[in-house]
Amino acid sequence: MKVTLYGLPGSHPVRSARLMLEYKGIDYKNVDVFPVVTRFVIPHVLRFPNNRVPAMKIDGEKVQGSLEISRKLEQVKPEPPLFPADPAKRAAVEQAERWGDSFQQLPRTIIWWAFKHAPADDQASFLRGAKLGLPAGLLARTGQPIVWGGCKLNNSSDEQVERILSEIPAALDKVDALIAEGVINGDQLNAADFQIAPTVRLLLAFEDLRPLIESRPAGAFAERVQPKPPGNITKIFPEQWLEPLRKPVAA
Ligand SMILES: N[C@@H](CCC(=O)N[C@@H](CS)C(=O)NCC(=O)O)C(=O)O
Repeated sequence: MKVTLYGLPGSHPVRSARLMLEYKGIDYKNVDVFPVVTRFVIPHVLRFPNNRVPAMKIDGEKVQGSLEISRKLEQVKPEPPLFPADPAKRAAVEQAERWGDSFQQLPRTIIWWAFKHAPADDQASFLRGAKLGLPAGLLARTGQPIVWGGCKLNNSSDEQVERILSEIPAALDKVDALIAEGVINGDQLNAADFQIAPTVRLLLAFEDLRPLIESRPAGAFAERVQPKPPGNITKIFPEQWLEPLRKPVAA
């Protein structure tokens, strides 16, 4: 089986795809594309149907999107399974996976705002290990047009970032609930684990958010499923934007 995974450094759904390939024991070639440029390269050069990553070629067939990738991998290599055999359990995993797909947008919006406001070294920290043809420090220091584009494409305005920060506690409550219900973080990992953990992991990259997440089941879960990926954002958010996150965790 010949597999190429196209992604961009630091992308959490790309990490989901990588985790699933590794879990299945499928060898693959990783190709990093520069953010924002992906929007042109993926559909117009590589001829995928839409402009997002993860995008995967598997024996010449194009599969795009983390949900499509989980299903394709299950089809080409059923063992170990990404979905439970029991229909009710499978439905719960699929539902959690779909929720995880929308949960992705929370860190996606705030990280572009952070790249605009944080030191260039923070941005460079996400490029560690990526193969983009130039040193990470240089890319981060000259990447202002990319960051501007990322903020525009993800609507990363002050108002939007403040609103998203206030939504994080409810989203983490949902992750904690899925763990308590046994849908994720079981003995046997599944597609929803690989979908959700990288998003929590990306939230953990923010020094402002880390202490509020680490103490939760969601924090330990993310650390279990995805050993620490590169990337760190130093304290960056105005104090008042973080107040909603400091309220006690729901019992
Ligand atoms: N829900 C989709 C998300 C795809 C997506 O939005 N990916 C982002 C990276 S996290 C992307 O391709 N961005 C292109 C860019 O920023 O240039 C999935 O899970 O596959």
